This record gives sequence, structure tokens and C-alpha cells, in this order.
Amino acid sequence: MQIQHIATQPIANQQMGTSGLRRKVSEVTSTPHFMENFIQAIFNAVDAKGKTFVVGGDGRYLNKPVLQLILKMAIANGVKKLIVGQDGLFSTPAVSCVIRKYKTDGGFILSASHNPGGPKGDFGLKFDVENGGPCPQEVSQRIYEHTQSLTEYVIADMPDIDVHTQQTQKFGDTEIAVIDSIDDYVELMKALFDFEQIRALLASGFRMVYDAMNASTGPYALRIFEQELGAPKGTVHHAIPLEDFGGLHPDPNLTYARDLVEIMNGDKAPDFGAASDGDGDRNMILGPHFFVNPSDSLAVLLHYAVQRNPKGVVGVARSMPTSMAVDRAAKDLGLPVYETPTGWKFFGHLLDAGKITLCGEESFGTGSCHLREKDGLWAILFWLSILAQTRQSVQAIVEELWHNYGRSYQMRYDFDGVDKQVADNMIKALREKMPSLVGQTFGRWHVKKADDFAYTDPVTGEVTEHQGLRVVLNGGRLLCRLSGTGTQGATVRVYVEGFEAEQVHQEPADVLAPYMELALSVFEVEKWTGRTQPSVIT
Ligand code: VG1
Ligand code: CO
Repeated sequence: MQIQHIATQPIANQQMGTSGLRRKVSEVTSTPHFMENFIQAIFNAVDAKGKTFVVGGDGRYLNKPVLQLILKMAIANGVKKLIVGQDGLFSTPAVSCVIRKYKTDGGFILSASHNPGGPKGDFGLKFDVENGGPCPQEVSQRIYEHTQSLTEYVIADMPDIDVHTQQTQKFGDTEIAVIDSIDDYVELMKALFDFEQIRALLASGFRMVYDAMNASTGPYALRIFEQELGAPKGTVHHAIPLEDFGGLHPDPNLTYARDLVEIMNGDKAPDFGAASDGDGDRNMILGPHFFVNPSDSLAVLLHYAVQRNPKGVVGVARSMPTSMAVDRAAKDLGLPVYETPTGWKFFGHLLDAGKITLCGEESFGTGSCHLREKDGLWAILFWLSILAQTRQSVQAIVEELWHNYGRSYQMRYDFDGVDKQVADNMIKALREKMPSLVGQTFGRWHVKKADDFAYTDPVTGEVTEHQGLRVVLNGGRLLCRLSGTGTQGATVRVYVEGFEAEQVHQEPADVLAPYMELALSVFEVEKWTGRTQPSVIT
């Protein structure tokens, strides 16, 4: 086996976004050495020689060839061991689980998460560090610097490695272990939840549907729901991971999880519906004719986590755009709340330092200290265990939260495909406008605070600026930030939140219409983007 040294040049903009590097497949395949450069930069940045990493992805187009690149380049870089998910598959939470269980130095996740797949879709690579979480900013910055100074990458000249057979092989100094990608994760879930109790619920006539959206969680869900928990065959829909997700957009929300939403809004709707995204770290929870807002879901999970283990919950964190529903629950429970920028990497230090037990985002992400990634199936199992314990409906559980603490209505408008320069200029101009808004009155609202969110990490003291524009009103919030996961132009996200102490049974769109009108005007969306209608509403 020969090690080849291939000359290369830096590729501009190989900067990770909110979660890993994501690009159009066409850009990845048409740019010479695109993935090779990025992978070599990671190996250089983390001194990969002698280290152990976990590798796998969500099965999307390019998963197979890029996995082979990682293996062959790892061998050439003197990596000690790679733990590979069978057939190159791993969900993001399963990678986090395996990194932590086997105390490895990190892991590679081949995924663009909730972005569409296939030759016309997106590809991506996330890199997790030894705590099993997304690499913190100083690591991604170091990786980026390496991408900008690379002159060569190294790769073993060899035929493709078999990742289908569970076995351990040695190539040079590198051991490659292909393992079952499901076992360790299922073992962890069984340690966290009472499977007997959930099995009893499912045996009692309770009906559920899970939509894996032809992405990474299908095999996990079949094992957990249909085999372990005894749900009938056919409970898991779109269970086979496909390179193009069968044309589905694996983003679990009311727009893209269309089939599931139709079933749950239909005549004979099951008692419980759930879905995950491409790499399995997100979750959407539905009851019959009922949608659980992800921010509410975090508050519900906090309530039951404390009920189960009052001393075991130390605090909670939410990303800035996540509604303040969890703040009210935490206050009542006497627990601290941390407000972080968008992206799971910001929860890592808080979890590692034992400051929080649960964390979540409005973008359908929930997780806890059991891992360092958000975890879709974990959240779904948590919900099932609550339903098994209380024997109440999904709707009743959420309504109890609203009755106890009032309700944060919440909605997000996404404006996709905006010119990047225009979007940057828009945010810059608005940032300057923020201070002038403080104290102004708009109809029934006055502006209590308006700023550009900056975060000081309570553990490291590190300051992260420019994390989103924030207008705090009496009784609500208006927020605006640019997405860091898109691959085409810029996506402008506008979030609104309105609090109602008593009127908790209204339609979110009705309650929030005036908030959104004000937000679109304050953030000058039409002036900058020319858009009057969003691309997606969640
Ligand atoms: C989006 C979500 C954010 C989430 C991120 C990664 O980021 O808003 O909450 O952490 O995706 O999720 P952005 O920058 O596009 O708003 V995943 O499941 O794509 O890893
Ligand atoms: Co994801």
C-alpha cells in the first residue's frame, strides 16, 4: 500500500456554518479536491496521528465515496483507529453516543442534516470532538485556517475498503472496525427509558406513526419501535435510507413532513406521530390534529424530567430564538436558564461543566446530558414515556403547560435564496438601527430592549457577537438572523413570539399576525429582499 502525496491549493470559504460544512453536491463534485482539502485540514488541525475517530453518515448521495476518502486519508495520516458504522451509516446522535462510550477523539458525520439530498441536493460534513459534540468555535477556526494554507493532502492508494461486513481490519498502522451502528445507541436508550412501560402503552391499543423520511433514523426506528417496543409492522414510514431521501426534504416540520401531517390530521389519526431529520438529531411531535411547538416541548420535557428525578436536573439552556416557555417552567422549578446562540455547539461547555441537564432549540432540536448532540429519537422516546406514565393525550400534556404558565405563541418566516451581499448589508444596517428602537411605541407595544445578541460563555468566558437581532417588547419578541446552514445565497429568518397568560387556545397565526407585521416592518424585509411572502413558515 502506497501513500500518495497530492499537491493541492486552498479553496476559499471552507468555513463551517452553524453545524459543519455544507455545500451543493454540484459544487463539491466540480471543485477539484473539495472534500480532500477539508478532510486533510481537519486531520492537520487535530493532530490526527495516533488518534481514534468514529465515522458514518446519513446515507445521502456522496456518503459512500466521501467515506472511502476519509478512511484512505486516515490511513495515510497515521490515524490509530476508525470505528465505522456498517454500510457507512450512523445518525448524528449515534455518533455522539459511540464517541462517548468508547472514549474516542472525535467523529466525522457525513451529512447536511435537514437539507435535501441527491445529486441536485446538498452534501456536508460535521466534525465532533472528544466530548461527542460539535467542534467548538476555536476548533472550527483552526480547521478553517488549515484549509487556507494547505499545499497537499495524503491518501493511501488502495482499493475501496469493505464497510459492509462487521469486522476489524488493519491497514498499515490503522485499524478499521466496522460495527453495528444501532446497538450502542439502543443500549443507551434502554438505560434511559423504561421500555417495559412504553411497550405496555403500545400494547394497550395506543397507535403511533414515525416518519424516518428515508433518512438515517429508519433502521434505528425499526429496531426501537417495531422490534424492541412491539409496535406493529408499518409503524415506521419511509424507513429505508435513500441517497436522495426518495425526493423528500428531510426536515421535520409542518411543511416538509407532509405525509405524516396528513395522517395526523386525518379521520382516523393515530394517538402519536413523530418524525426526524436527515441525520436524526431533530424531532417533530404531533398528536391527533395537534402540533407540539418545539419550544413548548422543551418545557414539557423539563417538567417531567424534574418530576422523575428532582435532584437530577441542574438547569436548562435554550437558543436565543427558542421561545421563553421553558424559562417560565424553569423559574417555577427554581432552575437556572441559559440563553445561547443558535447551534448545538454552544451547549457543549454548559453540559460538560454540569450546569444544565436539558437543552433545546425552536428548530425541532432537543437533547440532554446523555449526549452532546441533539437527539431526535431520544426526544420521541421521552414523549412516549410521558404518555405511558400519564396515559394522557399529547394535547392534554401541552395544554397543562399552557394552563400552568401561560403560552408563548411562536412562528418563524424563512426567506430563502436572498442575495448574500444584500442580506449582509441588511443585517449591518439593522444592527445600527437597534439602539434607536429602545423606548419606541408601536400600537400596544413598547420596545423594552433592542440589540444584536452577544453571548458570553459562562464556562470559558469566550464572547460570541452578532448572533441575531433582538427586539424585546412588552409581552413578546421579534428576532432576525441569517441562517448558517443554507447552500444557496442567504436565508433570512424572522422569528416572532407573543405571550398570552390566559388566552392559550388561539390559532398561532392569528395571534402572531400583528407581531409578524411589525417584525417585517422593523426589520425592513421587503425593502431589502423585495419579498412580501416567506418561502417557508414554521
Ligand atoms: C439551523 C437551526 C439551528 C440548528 C442548525 C443545525 O441553523 O436554526 O437551530 O442548530 O440548523 O441543525 P441555521 O443557522 O440555519 O438557522 V441540523 O439538524 O441542520 O444539524
Ligand atoms: Co440534523
